[in-house]
Order: sequence, then structure tokens, then C-alpha cells
Amino acid sequence: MRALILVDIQNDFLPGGALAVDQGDQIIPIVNQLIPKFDLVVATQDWHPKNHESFASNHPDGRIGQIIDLHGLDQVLWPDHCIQGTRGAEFARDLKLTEALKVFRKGTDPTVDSYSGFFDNDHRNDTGLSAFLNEKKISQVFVVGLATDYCVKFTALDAVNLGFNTSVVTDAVRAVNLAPDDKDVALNEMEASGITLITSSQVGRI
Ligand code: VGL
Ligand code: ZN
Repeated sequence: MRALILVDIQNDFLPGGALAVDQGDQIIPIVNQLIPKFDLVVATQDWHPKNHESFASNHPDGRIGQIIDLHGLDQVLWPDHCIQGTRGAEFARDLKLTEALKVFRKGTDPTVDSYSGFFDNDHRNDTGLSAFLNEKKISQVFVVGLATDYCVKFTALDAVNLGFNTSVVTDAVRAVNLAPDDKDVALNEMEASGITLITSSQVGRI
């Protein structure tokens, strides 16, 4: 069985949002075409408290894009984004989501960031996504969403390491690109880890 994983397709990651991903909105029509091809669709939702320690605003002299040591892990400082209950944290309005969509929220612990939809960056806390996919007899996952170089990458890497046959749909992802080649570095790293890179036209119905 196959599942589609929608990663963080939220207003704050779209053009005009707090952590806007260039052309992030362009994936939406492609994702909308993919959704009906899957029996199971799950979504991750970046869901931070206001005092999240990944926000530059919560560090005196913190600058956006700066890398700090956060309780022993390298942490990029981000603008405030996807704050619980705000419009920025809502899924993109044009996304055609079904009632049955199962949502996995992440980034709720203020002391650790959570790029992957499976675990936080310290691999301490599990969102329950892996158990849910196993319960639904899923062996193959297709990952789409935002952003290629952060949450898409870490979600796909955890998926393949957990034993799922994992594909990333390259025309249905977009990157933050703090450095200009971050997208290519991320795609190469994923491919080297056994993740298949495909385009949406290669995603069949069965
Ligand atoms: C993300 C940075 C911070 C993402 C989330 O969804 O890729 N990136 N929080
Ligand atoms: Zn975040």
C-alpha cells in the first residue's frame, strides 16, 4: 500500500508568509492532482509555541539564518513562523484536502526543532506517524511539500531509514535555499540514501 505525505504545506511557507519559500505556491496544483491517486494521505503541520527556541526573536542578538548550538544540536535561527492557532500555521487554502486527512503536528516542544514528520531533530520524540503508516500496512511513501532542504529532506530520510520504500516528487517540492545550492545538495543526499527522485507524471494510480 502507498501513502502520500504532505509536508508543511502551510501559509507561512508560501509567498507572503513569515518563512516564505520561493514559488512554494506552485506545488499546490500538482499536489491536488496527486491526492486522488492515493488511498491514504497524511499531512505534517509545523506547530510551534511562541517561545520556540528556533526563533531568532527568542534569543538576545539572534539573527535570522544564524546557526547556534541549541541544547547540543546545531540550530538555524528562523523568523517566527507557524505559531499554533495562527493563520500562518493553517494549511494552504487552495489545497484540496479530504475529511479523512490524518495530521501529525511537530515542533511543539520549545527546546528542540522538528524538521522530520517522524521524530524531532534529537530523535527523542516520535509523532506517531511511523506506527500509523505501519498500522495501515503502508510500505511505500511519496513525499511532497515544503521545504526540500529541511522538512521534506528529513521526513524522507527518516522514512527510508524506517524501511519504507521512499520517493520524493521533485516538481511538488520547493527549497528555502539559504545557500543557493542547498536544494541540489539536499536532493543528492536523499538520492544517495536510497530515496527515489521522481516527477509527478511518473506517479501512477497503482
Ligand atoms: C521548516 C524551517 C523551520 C520546513 C520548518 O517546513 O521545511 N523549515 N521550520
Ligand atoms: Zn518550523
